[in-house]
Amino acid sequence: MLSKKIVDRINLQINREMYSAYLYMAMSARQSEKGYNGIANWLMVQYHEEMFHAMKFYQYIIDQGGRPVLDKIDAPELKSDDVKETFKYVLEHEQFVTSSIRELLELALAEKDYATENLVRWYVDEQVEEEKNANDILQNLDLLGENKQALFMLNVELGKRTATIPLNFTAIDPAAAP
Ligand code: OFO
Repeated sequence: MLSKKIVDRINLQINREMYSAYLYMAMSARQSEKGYNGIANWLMVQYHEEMFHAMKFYQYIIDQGGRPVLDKIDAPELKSDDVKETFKYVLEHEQFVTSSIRELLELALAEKDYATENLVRWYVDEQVEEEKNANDILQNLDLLGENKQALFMLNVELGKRTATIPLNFTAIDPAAAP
């Protein structure tokens, strides 16, 4: 059984994860438009990761007998479609998500809600990886400087990214039906 405070805060986090998905989808569209299909692929895989993050919280509320409340998702605002600026924004956004997850963990600890604490710790680890991924790409972009051929090679490399999360995360098990 979850407290109302926890359910409300997880619902807010679902919205933030859905916004993250929307943001990366918008970034992906911009890069596709420019012909950077590998970079667009990386960002679209990120979209799937974010949807998974949202749905993991969603399923947790359901499993605990609560009600996920779906709020409006803001339109993503992209300041630039430059590749380096895009990844700077990815990192900045992930840092924001990390602080949001930390806030949720602090609430779970304050409420002595150990089940939610366990769940949120999964996201704490996930955020370390999310920030590292963005930082690694930014480092590569710094190294290649203005070299267009190297940027093309990075584009090819990012095109190889595949989702590591299960993509059937919305499947409802009919066997679980009463
Ligand atoms: Fe990018 O980790 Fe969820 O939001």
